[in-house]
Amino acid sequence: MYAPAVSDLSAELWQSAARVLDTNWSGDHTVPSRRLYPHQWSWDAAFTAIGLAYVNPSRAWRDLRSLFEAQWPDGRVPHIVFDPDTAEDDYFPGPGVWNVPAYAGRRPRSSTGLVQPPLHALAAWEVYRHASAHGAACAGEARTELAWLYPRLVAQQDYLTERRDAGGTGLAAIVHPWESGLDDSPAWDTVLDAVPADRTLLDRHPRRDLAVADATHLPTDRDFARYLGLVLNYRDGGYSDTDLVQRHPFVVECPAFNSILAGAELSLAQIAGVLGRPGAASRHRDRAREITAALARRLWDPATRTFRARDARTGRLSPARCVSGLLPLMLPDLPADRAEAIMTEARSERFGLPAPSADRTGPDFDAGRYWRGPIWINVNWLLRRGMQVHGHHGEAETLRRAMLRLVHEHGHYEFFHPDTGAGSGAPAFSWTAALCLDLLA
Ligand code: 9WN
Repeated sequence: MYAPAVSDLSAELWQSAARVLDTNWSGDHTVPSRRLYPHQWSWDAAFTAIGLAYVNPSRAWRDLRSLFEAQWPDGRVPHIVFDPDTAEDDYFPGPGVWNVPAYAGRRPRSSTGLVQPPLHALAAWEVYRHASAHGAACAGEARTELAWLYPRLVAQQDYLTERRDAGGTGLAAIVHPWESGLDDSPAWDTVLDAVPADRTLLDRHPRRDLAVADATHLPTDRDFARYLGLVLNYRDGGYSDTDLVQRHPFVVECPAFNSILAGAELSLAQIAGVLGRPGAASRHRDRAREITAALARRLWDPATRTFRARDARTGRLSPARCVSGLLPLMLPDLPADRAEAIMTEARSERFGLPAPSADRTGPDFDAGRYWRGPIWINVNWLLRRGMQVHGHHGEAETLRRAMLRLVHEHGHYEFFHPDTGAGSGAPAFSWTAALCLDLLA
């Protein structure tokens, strides 16, 4: 097995991270956590593949393949692919609630009809890039898998950039907070205020997450009932994306989602390059520039010099400053003044490094609760990439060390308290472990 030269401390962390990924392997995909999330999640699969690239590249490819085998004919990659061997009530809302159309997915597995941030092109590129370190057979496998994935990744981008451009602004809109991956972020509060809560399902099915985790660390029942209302509305519209702004109460342009969307085009450009398709590579680069420009135009708040989520129905920017607003830093074509403003915000008392999920000084900050305060490794990993892209190597290294220290001292938790560092949520969480491997390598 390929292992980097690391100190004893790091060797210990490396081994424990590899063990978490082993424990969470389910035969053809990785679960985020055995206890809380017993199926396959979309952006988790991408983060996990980035770590598996170091310890088991074949599993990384298998994981991505399993996810894309469930891709819908319209190109959407579902946010959860349900494991048929897991009982319906092990996760709520399960396949029965989603009731996706029979044509969905090319493999006999059920899924949700939502998406998550399209981080998979970046993951595929990272797995490919590291393959040669494992020998010629792995390098050959990587090329075959990359060629299999490429048209599917393109279809995923086409779905998001065409069908989900609900506002006609060149950005993809999300139709549910779950699509952001940042479920209860304060960024959605003003939009959710106008969303009817649906308690019918919740009254019949007690929340499974509350049975296995601390309620004060999870989204409130009020938010959860609204999440369910949104699921039912989107489902009852046949998961159609036509006239979303008129038909659906939650249509939002998120800066993190769109940064990942633009970043995916850059990774696709690299993939198209190694697949011998220079024309396609240059089209991907153009699309990355276009999405970056739309993001810089539409989600930038000149008054506060920050990036915010925009409600595509009302045109209003969210008043909340969240970690999602720091992620446009990932984009090399981001104008220099905007990149500098993000660094200023990240260094300020509102955030600091590692960045909490929401503004520490904001009225909605909640240090213990999910995406309303705690530190998450995945978004900090993306922020660190942004620092590298814009030449802030010293701070990128500080952030790398701080993330590793957090996990070393507290374990491979799902998220961490922004003051004490205490781990919360799922204890053996796949993306925390996977990204640790990358930070150690
Ligand atoms: C809903 C699996 C997922 C992550 C999300 C995180 C959480 C699900 C939930 O867990 O969301 O998709 O049940 O709360 O917010 O980012 O992908 O790890």
